[in-house]
Amino acid sequence: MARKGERRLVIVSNRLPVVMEHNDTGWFVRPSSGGLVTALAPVLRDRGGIWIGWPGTSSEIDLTEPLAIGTRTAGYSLKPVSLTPQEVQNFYFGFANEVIWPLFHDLQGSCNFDPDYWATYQEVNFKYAEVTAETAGKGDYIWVHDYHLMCLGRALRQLGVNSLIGFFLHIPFPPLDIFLKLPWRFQILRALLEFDLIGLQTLRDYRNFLQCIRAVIKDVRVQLNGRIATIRFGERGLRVGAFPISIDYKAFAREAVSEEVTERSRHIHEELPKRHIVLGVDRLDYTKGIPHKLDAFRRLLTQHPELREQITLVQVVVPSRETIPKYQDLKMEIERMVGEINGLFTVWGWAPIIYIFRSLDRDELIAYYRASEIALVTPLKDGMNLVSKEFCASSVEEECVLILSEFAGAAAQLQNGALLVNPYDTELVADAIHRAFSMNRVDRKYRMHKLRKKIRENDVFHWVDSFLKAAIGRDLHEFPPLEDYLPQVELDAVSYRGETAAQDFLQGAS
Ligand code: ADQ
Repeated sequence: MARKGERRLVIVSNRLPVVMEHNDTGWFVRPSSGGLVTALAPVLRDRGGIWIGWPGTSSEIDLTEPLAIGTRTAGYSLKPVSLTPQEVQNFYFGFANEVIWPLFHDLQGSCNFDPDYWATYQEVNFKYAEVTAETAGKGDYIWVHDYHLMCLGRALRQLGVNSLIGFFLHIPFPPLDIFLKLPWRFQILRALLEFDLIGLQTLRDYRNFLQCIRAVIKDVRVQLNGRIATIRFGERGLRVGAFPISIDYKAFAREAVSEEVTERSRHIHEELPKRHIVLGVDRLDYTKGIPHKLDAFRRLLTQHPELREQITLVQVVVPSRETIPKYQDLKMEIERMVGEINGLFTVWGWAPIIYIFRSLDRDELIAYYRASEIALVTPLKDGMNLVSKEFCASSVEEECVLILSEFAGAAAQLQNGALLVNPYDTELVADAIHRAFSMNRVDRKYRMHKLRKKIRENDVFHWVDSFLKAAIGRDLHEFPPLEDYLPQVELDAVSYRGETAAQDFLQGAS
């Protein structure tokens, strides 16, 4: 419970920032990867608070205790919401991943508008609301994240919660003609109006959202005031704004020059002597445009044979949603294309593509960022894309080039230094790789310097500050610092085998 007068940050998201696994000897906790964790872990690590979410297992066992042990020195606590396998199926795999994810990424043809998914989505949002209502104190600020929980504000109001509640959408908000395809378009927008502040990634999403509100909800009044709009609807008033998410810039820049990363990055280049590394790092997802990227790389090698043996694409794919057939098909498609391109162009001592299909540890990831001359970030559509920002922050020599899709939210902020491309135009992408390869050092430095400055001035703490300022007129400094906030959990350390991993992650990961 909150102490009197304290305002805590209560984060609610679909998943807790850990993956829990069980075997004969006990529970194991490991960090989960993904943009939301990357953005919020450093904030909570420094400020304390509570994170509510599904622990990623459908087990009936109460996970409160292992989670408490795992986070006892982390500066914040985790509160699990348990879901049945059926709920996970219809809510997470169904409504979130087969309806909202493709629709909001403009891929309406991939949607499965099953009414059972919608029914479970509302029930599960209510479940999250019950745990949140039990956990949050009166003065706490509740900050709900992402498309899995768009009805949570409404459910909390139904449970009598009057606290201020904010919502941030990490994925794009689609244009009106696409949003209108959603059979529950009215219910979703109506539910969103129960939040006090709605944050979107970019001005493009902000405009789309307001256009949908005006078209679908009757008797709504929208007043524009710069980058923040006020919506009046009956008795209610709420605000909407664009808050581009970012990264812990200083942490990436610092870690990039650490001994460990420097050594690893040197080793990567030793293995690929005198070659330019073109790096792709993407979660396995059809929105990330990986086959288009591979096609562009094949085109480059065909049109510019002089680049063969001088350039290597290192494509890292992070496993994700692998039980979904569409994702399994995508993995097979990627592997087929990598095999085909390598089969066509490989000569003794050089293969054009190095393909890595696993989650990298943080040092390894930053070492790849630092070792690469070119980053190829070409999603078909992306809310923001943190990889593009992490690459720039880690490029401490400022000699690298970022090629970025114009359909990534990050393009709005990074357009002045990056080479922007339409990822569907594989000829253009091939040309951009060629241009990046041939760019002189002065140009590369000039561009990368601008990019890094932009990201440094707009880091993840700036993102939280801007959201909280708009939400409650206060900034991050007004939340209690970590020293006053260590949770008191006295438990037998050896009873919980995953403790070290969890603590390391929660203290150190971002
Ligand atoms: P994601 O779709 O997951 O996030 P992204 O923003 O690129 O996409 O974030 C991926 C995160 O995973 C990065 O922080 C990266 O460090 C981490 N990661 C990538 N490869 C990894 C690897 N091999 N091993 C370990 N970690 C790895 C969603 C939206 C995005 C939005 C974010 C944040 O889809 O558009 O930018 O949320 O709002």
